[in-house]
Amino acid sequence: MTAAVLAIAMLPSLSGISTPSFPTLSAPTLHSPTNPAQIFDPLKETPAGKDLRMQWWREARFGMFIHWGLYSIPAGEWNGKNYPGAGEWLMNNAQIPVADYEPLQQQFNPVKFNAKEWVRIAKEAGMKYIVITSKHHDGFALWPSKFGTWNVGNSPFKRDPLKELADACREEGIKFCLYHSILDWHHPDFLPREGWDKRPTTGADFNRYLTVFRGQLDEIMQNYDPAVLWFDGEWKGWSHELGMQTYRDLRRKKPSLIINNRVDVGRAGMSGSTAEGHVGDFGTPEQEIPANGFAYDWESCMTMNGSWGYHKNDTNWKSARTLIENLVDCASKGGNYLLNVGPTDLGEIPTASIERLAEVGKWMKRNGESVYGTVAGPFKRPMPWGKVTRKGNTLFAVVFDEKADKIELPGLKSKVNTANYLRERALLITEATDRGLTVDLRRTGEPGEIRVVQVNLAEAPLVEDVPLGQDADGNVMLFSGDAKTTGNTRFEADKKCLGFWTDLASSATWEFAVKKGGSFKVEVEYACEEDSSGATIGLSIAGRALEFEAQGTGGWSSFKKVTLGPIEIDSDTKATAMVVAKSKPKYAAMNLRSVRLVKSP
Ligand code: FHN
Repeated sequence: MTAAVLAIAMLPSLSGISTPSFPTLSAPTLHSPTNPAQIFDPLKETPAGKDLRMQWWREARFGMFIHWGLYSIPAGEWNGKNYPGAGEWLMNNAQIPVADYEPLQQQFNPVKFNAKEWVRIAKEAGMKYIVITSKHHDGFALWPSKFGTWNVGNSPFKRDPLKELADACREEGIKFCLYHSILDWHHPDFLPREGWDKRPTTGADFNRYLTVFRGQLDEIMQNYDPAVLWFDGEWKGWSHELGMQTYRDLRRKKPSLIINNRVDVGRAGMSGSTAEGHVGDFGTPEQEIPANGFAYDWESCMTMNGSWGYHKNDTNWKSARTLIENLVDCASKGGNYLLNVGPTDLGEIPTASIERLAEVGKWMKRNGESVYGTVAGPFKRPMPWGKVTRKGNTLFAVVFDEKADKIELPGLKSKVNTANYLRERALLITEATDRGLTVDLRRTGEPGEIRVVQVNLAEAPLVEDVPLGQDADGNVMLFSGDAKTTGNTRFEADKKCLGFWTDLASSATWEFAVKKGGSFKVEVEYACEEDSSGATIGLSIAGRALEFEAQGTGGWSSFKKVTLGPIEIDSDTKATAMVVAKSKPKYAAMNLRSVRLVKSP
């Protein structure tokens, strides 16, 4: 019997530890606990009940993740050595014995911490909720806990940062939420130990750890009344039974509480999906955005550089544009985006983060309507020009491609009332074709501009699957996101390309139709690192064979075009296009964004 299961057998549930009087919403079905049949069972919640509970979270779409704790002091370095990767994993990465890590507690004095400033930064970025680490894997409690001394109350910082942040959030109408690690590298009763932790396990009692774990959950619920509990570190020492019991007990204490899927053990790694029969109110993809979203609530959490906790040497910051595109990508698939900041040991959010959040906020101030309160757009295939979100009978086409002067909504068959740029009255010309709806954007975008077009339908969106074919100019766009693939290659949403083209079995295939035949130039858009260049790329298009040698383009994200052909394709042809690497690449043959057949006049 594992330590965890043994512990259950012996331990009363959360409600048996203490019955705090922290504020709880009166659940409509909450009756006197004397009659077990009447006790509110969160696992029996109706879909309507869950919709009501999740409503604010679904409408919010955008939150701030904050990783802050003792690890923010060394900030990725230990004994003069830099440890790349996540700053909050330093204890593990540098294999720091607990006894050597503990002195950090007496260095924690974030004299520049200003909760109101953090909330202002989040609010101005357009974020609607904040999730902060109450306790990360190092076990350090970021509040003055009554359980033990390994907490902020026994540090030089004699304040309660969680209370200050919770109060500041409430003042500004931002939902206050907490991240809480199940895993604990510090508590002597947490088992199993990490390999580098040489402390003896003799006498260690997981049951005793659970008492502290549950007592601290009671404390943070009672003291800070979080709207969401974001569990993590469920991959060691935890069990489905413990997850179910924790979920049930917490929801009984606060029926409106939202809890992620890492409270249980059904989360599928970084993809964050929830296995059948496991609890948790939303899936938690990490550092990635699911290709098509999930059939249930989900939230992608991502760093702005490569570290959750502050890392003084990680300056690999994503651009504000990438952050906006990620946010819109999540919303277009019906998900939330939880974007992380890692404040410094003094309590300051890094300037690089503040600058990017300010830019995101500027875009959200003008275009937030295309994100907040939206649901997934009706198009299942990625589009070369951007993403689509939906609110009732309105579609928001978010145009990432600043060169686009027209866009196609493939397969859209609904009657269109009007189309216009968001917040502009001037109407845009639309044309219903057998391929869907074309919108004339009237202009290309300014450099770096992400435009939003509002398409007001007369009815709910109806989208039919249409074969790939010619646009109004007779050209055929074979976009990587539309390809059927084999081998290692897979679509990378952030780069809008087929990446990981590392094997000869990799291929991309499209079926397409040509109504008006003629001569077509073949324009291949791809990217390739210099030191992986030289692979021979073979194309077969409507039975015509072409090939080229992939040159270095300046990097895996630096896309260039090569023009091949021309080839002749007859009218009324149903054709196939296929791309393969004909020679083994050094690392990867290329990142393929698109193959475009450009019809000669
Ligand atoms: O190990 C943690 C990591 O430090 C960070 O907290 C992320 C954020 O979701 N979660 C775990 C890694 O999956």
